[in-house]
Amino acid sequence: MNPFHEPGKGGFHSVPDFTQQSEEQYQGRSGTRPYQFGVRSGNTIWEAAVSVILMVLFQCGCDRQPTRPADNVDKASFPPKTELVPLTTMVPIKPGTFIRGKYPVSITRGFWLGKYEVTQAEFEAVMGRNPSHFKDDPLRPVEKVSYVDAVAYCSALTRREREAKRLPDGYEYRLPSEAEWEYACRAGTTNFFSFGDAATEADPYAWTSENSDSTTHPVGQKRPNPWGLHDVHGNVWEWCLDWFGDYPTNGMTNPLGPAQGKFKVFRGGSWYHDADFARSANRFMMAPSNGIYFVGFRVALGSPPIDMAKIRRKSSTTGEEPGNTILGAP
Ligand SMILES: [Ca+2]
Repeated sequence: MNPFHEPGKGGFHSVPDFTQQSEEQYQGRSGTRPYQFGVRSGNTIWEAAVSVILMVLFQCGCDRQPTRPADNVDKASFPPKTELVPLTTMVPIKPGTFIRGKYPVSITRGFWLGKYEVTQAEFEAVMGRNPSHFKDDPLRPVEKVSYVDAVAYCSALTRREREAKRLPDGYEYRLPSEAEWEYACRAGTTNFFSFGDAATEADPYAWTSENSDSTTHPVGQKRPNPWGLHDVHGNVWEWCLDWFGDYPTNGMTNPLGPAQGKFKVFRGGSWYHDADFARSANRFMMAPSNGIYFVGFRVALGSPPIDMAKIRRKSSTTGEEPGNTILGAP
C-alpha cells in the first residue's frame, strides 16, 4: 500500500503521482514516529516540521510516476548477462604443446573444436543451401565448400549464437588454425596417426580410399581420436584458417601461418585419398575460392585469432618442416 494514500481525507482516492499526494499530505498531519510517513496520532509542530522536510527530500528523489524500483535496477544496472553455451557437439581443448617436425608448437589458449565435421544438415540450416556432391544423407559432411563458404558459415553461426545470447563478446565460431587442428588431431600422440603409425590399421578410425566405396559417409561412424574427435583422419579434408607457407625452423606459440598467400591449408585426408595421406602432420592446400567433393571443414569456438603482425615478427619463413609432405594444389 502506498504510504501516502489516506482514503476519505480530502480526495485521496487515487494516487496519480507522489508529488500531488505529498502536497496534501502535509496539511496539518504527521505521524507518531518522526521518520514514518502517513501516521497521524500525537503530532506536534516540530514533528510536523520534520515530516515536511523529509517529505520534500523524499519527493526530490522520486519519479513522478509510481515505479517498481527492483525492476528498474535490474534493467538499468544489470543488463542480461550472456553466458557461453557452446554447441553440444563441441569438445573443449585445453592448452598444450605438440612437436611439429623438430620444433615445439604451443597452444596457449584453450578452445573448443567440433566433435564432427560440419554436416550437410548443419550447413543448410545456417546458410540455406547445400553445395555437396553426395547428398543422400544430411548427416554426411558438407563438401564442395570453398574456404570462403566455410568462413561465411562460421560468421553466420557466430551471429546466430550471439543473437540467441549463447555467445558472449570475445568468443566466435571460426575455423581452427592449422596448428590448433594438428594439436587436436594428435591429441597428445606423436605417431603418424592418432591411432598409431600404420596406415594399414586405419580402417576402424578413418574413411579413406581403401574402405570408402568412393563416397563420403555420415560423420561419427568411425572411432574417435583420444580427445573424442571423429573423422580427423579421412572422410573429408578440413579447411584451416592459415594461408599455406613453409614452416619456420623454430618453436612457435599460437602460430597462424603467413599473413598472406595464394592457397589455404586443409588437413586430415579424405575418402578419395589413401590412408597414408591422412597422417596427422600431412598438409594439402587449395585456392580459397575453390570447392571440391573431398574437402569440408569443422568449426572451432574460441577467442578471435591472434594479431597476424605479431606472428610475422616472431617467424622466420626459411626452410620447410621435415617430415611433412606438401601434396601440391589442385
Ligand atoms: Ca576429416
